[in-house]
Amino acid sequence: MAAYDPENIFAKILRGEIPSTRVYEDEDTLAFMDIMPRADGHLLVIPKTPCRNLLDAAPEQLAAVMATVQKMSHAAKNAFEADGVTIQQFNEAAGGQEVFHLHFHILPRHEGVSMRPPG
Ligand code: IU
Repeated sequence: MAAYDPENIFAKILRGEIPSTRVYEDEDTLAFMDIMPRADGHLLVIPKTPCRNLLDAAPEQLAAVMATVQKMSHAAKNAFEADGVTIQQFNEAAGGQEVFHLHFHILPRHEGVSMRPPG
């Protein structure tokens, strides 16, 4: 697996070098809105420490990120009056990953409404 690249776009978001709409932050994790939402309220949760993807994650990073994923799933479901929540997570290019800093997608879902395609 390739090394972690500190110039990836989410590392720049963490450093405040490029803008993002931050919705939650604690010592270990950050949640922000996806710029190309595939559902209303689509947000991303990332660890603040370097991590390429799930295959590269330490147990403590995963524990912190998953706690925030659960917290944000409740918050997004309530805020968007959703019926459910889809979590997505991609690893390496072959697995659909485009930004190489670990992230989980949180997608509030409504009965009968399909997710929009990427882009
Ligand atoms: P991935 O396939 O899970 O790696 O996709 C990356 C996601 O990051 C994708 O949903 C983009 O819309 C999203 N994103 C973003 O929120 N802000 C950015 O500046 C960039 C990508 I570049």
